[in-house]
Amino acid sequence: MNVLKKYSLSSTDGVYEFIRRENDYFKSNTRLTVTEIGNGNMNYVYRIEDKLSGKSYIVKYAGEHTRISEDIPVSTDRIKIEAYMLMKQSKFVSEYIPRIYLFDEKRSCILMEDCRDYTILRDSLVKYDIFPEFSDQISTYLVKSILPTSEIILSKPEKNQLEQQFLNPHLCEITKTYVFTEPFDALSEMNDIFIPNKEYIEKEIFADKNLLQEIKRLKDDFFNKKQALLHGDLHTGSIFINSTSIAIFDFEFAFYGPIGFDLGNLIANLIFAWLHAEADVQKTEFINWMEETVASVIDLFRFKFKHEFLRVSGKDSKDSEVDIDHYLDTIISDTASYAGVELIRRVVGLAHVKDITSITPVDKRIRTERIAIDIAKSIIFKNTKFIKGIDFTNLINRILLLHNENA
Ligand code: SR1
Ligand code: MG
Repeated sequence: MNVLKKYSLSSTDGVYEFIRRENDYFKSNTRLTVTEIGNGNMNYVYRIEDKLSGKSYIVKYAGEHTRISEDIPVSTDRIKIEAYMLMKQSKFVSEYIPRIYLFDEKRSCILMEDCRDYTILRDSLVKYDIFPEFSDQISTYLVKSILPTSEIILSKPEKNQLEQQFLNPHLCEITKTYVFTEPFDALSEMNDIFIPNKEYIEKEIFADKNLLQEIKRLKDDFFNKKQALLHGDLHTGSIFINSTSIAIFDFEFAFYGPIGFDLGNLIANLIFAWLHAEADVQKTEFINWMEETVASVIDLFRFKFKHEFLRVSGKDSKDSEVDIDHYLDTIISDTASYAGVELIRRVVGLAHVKDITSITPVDKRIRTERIAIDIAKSIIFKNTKFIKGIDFTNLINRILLLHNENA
């Protein structure tokens, strides 16, 4: 019997058999239990606990179709990308990623560190937990992981080699479908629209020719603007956090693309957390922190990226061939655009975020989705005006005010 079938890792029994018989990582004097802990769209995630030593590990298994639907086939190459990414990033940002212990390509699985002292950032944000260090930590992670792989640091042959290693056509195709195409297609049957907002979405998204044209440009850039090696799906569900640290995970969408794509996804998901709290009127302290966080993620990223670039290249601003301030301006305007795309696709498309879907009563969710769409359109259309953090927060506050006045 094919070993893959014999030990199908889509069940806890299969995982148990695999770790007991098919690898020698675990010694025989252990008492192991296996629990499925993941609830993501794509993969199966299990916690392996050794009851004798108290140690625990994670097994992540990538099946031949998505975890949410057997009707969506998806290449198992994604686990290879994830393993390579964890290995690559361990060179630059080992303090911000889970440790990888074993990669079994034949069985499409990874054994890695269990970040059990952390929570998922999105889960904490919907409970209004505050993490004062987050913008400093995430901006350091972004700069230290992105800059060394970027077109402004690597030589052409070095960059080509890395680009080839991280070609990820299948997962980029998923992003093309679920991020850039279906949420902008009036006839799509893959969207999941909140019915009370159907007309609003038809008018503001599907009927807006200028918007659709801009989305097409951003989709082209997603494939062609190969600036650096990116996470590819950097939302608040891909970040573990606790009071002292963060750990970034889920690297299966990694690819060479526009730097603003990662930063934009992150900013959009912070905006969702802000809007979730804003729908709940009592949450002033959290809202203030969210506003400060959106602004400082942008400003700290800019500051650290420039500083690190000049340090690594050994030049000062005027001697460098790269106009770093201009380069950063374009990254931040791309960030605005891709944040807009993420805000729209999470409202209109198949993959929602609980920051929005958990809002009750219905009237508040209707209003919040419309605010997200209005913010998205403004930042996409005026993307070149977004240079500093305050440009984002001023716009968000202005749109919130408009909706309050019209309420
Ligand atoms: C089929 S669902 C696709 C989405 O799930 C992942 O988490 C990515 O965000 C992707 O866009
Ligand atoms: Mg993911």
